[in-house]
Amino acid sequence: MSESVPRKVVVTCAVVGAEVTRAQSPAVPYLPEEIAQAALDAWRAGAAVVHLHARHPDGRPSQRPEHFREVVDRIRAAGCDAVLQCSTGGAVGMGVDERLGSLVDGAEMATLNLGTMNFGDDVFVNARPDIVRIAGRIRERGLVPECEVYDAGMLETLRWLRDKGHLAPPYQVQFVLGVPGGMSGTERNLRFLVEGLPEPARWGVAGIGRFEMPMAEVALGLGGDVRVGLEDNLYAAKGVLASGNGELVEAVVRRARERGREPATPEEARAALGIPRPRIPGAAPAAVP
Ligand code: KMH
Ligand code: ZN
Repeated sequence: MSESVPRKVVVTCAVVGAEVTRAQSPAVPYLPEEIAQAALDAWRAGAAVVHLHARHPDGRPSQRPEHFREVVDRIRAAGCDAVLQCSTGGAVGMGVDERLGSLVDGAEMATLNLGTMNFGDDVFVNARPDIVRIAGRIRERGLVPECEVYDAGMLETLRWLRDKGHLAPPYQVQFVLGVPGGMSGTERNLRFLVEGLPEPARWGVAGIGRFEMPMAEVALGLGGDVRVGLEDNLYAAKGVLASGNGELVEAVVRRARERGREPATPEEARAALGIPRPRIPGAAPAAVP
């Protein structure tokens, strides 16, 4: 990277997640058309990557292929060329077979969660054999993994996966900081984690709740990528609910530009992340405001 031209930032938007509910915020999308619309809003605001979960019509988390397929098809039918990243994390309590239901045609990336942890009052189970299995399926399907790291020990699992040949570049590392049970969203923690990467890799940060924008700012300064979205945080400011995913993406794009970092387009994000170019009939790049 040149010293004088800061590299572009890949903005990911996690538009729905598995945990947040419409009782918490009316902006949380449930139906495939609502989730697809949320993805379009995020893309138009400058997100290059959309991190997808799906829901049953009543809002319960779903990893059913038909739900993911409808979301993906609707996003593409609208001419959106954002990179589509499907969650294999699903929701706490789901088994691995169920979680893998999200890897539908049209997905380009998939998450790979690198360890078991307390997740609020629940336990998010990612035993090492399960991680290996999910990594294998991601590779079989030709997808680029986003390795989700919530705690420092998970970098050792990343190193182990590399050493054993279960994971190879290209991959992105997402530091998810602020989950109750994982590492908190502090600059010190993020710097420590980035220094601990076993090899140079594209990395980003997703700050949970009140950590979202502060962590984005630190990552922007350190040359990392950023993730925002209603999965991670429902608020535009203290006590003020965000109107939707677009508002959160706009806020981080504004901060990025203040630091001289333009948001990468989806095509630029594919080049940066080693993702092959998809065939998207009728897709046109979003005009980032
Ligand atoms: N819902 C969380 C338990 C992922 O998308 O891969 C896990 C999660 C991670 O959201
Ligand atoms: Zn997720």
